Amino acid sequence: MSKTILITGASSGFGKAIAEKFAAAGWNCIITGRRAERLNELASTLSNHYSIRVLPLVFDVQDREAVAEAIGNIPADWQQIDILVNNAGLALGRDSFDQASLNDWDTMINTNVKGLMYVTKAVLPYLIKRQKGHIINIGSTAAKEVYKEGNAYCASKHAVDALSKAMRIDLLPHHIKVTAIHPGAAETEFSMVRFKGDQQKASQVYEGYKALQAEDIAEIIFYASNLPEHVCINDLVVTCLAQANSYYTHK
Ligand code: NDP
Ligand code: 8X3
Repeated sequence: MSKTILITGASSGFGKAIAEKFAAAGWNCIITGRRAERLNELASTLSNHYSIRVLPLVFDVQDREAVAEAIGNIPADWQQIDILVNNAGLALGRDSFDQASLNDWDTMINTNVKGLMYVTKAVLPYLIKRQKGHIINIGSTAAKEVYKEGNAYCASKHAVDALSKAMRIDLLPHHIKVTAIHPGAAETEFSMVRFKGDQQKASQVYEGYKALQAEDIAEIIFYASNLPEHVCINDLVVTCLAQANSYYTHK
């Protein structure tokens, strides 16, 4: 029987690449995000190319009622979820602590931390019922190191790191694996979002070296989720060859 993966933030970047990778391997995909048009387009492309089913769910992970409503009412034939990828997230701005916008801080914390918690809480009953499952949280190198003007984004990703450890402990009795993947710089829409549509600033982030690509992360997640039942990758930091950590990139 086909397996099912639920991916948040599948309308672009890592999430979209993860959906493409798993769909190609025969997995049914529940894809979520706020941009309905993009999700519907991806759903029809994947279901036309591969003999799988795709369920697009449109909601904002910051809205706890919307999360509970969308995930709590997943049709019965979609409730056997094998993997949850908590990927939806963003950085907004790159400003010193005294200059940063409170609204940006709220959005990052509400999305990257509280959104991940709401989605996980909503999905857990399905995993606990079956006493199996795999939660994969997308952290960042920013979950491990704090860099200049990274303040709230780094804090939000440190929280993802802590929450991954907490879930791993609390979900042990239910045989649920928890893996945190921490990528370094990756060429997606991330920097366009961070710099609020400033194409020049966004492009500069990836100039002079080959950054990670969304497909690299999809490949790693596919590997991590196809290990023997008794094996769990707990924590994985991954950068491109040119990047050593948050501070050193050879350009
Ligand atoms: P993208 O901007 O390409 O994708 C982000 C995805 O998150 C989109 O699908 C977006 O969908 C979704 N999303 C954002 N906010 C919300 C929200 N409030 N509710 C629902 N969905 C939301 O960036 P990436 O693919 O790079 O980012 C994915 C994850 O990877 C993020 O958590 C990011 O922090 C992390 N990361 C990224 C790195 C990078 O350098 N690119 C490195 C390390 C970690 P929509 O707009 O349709 O809602
Ligand atoms: C995204 C990578 O270095 O911009 O999480 O924080 S970085």
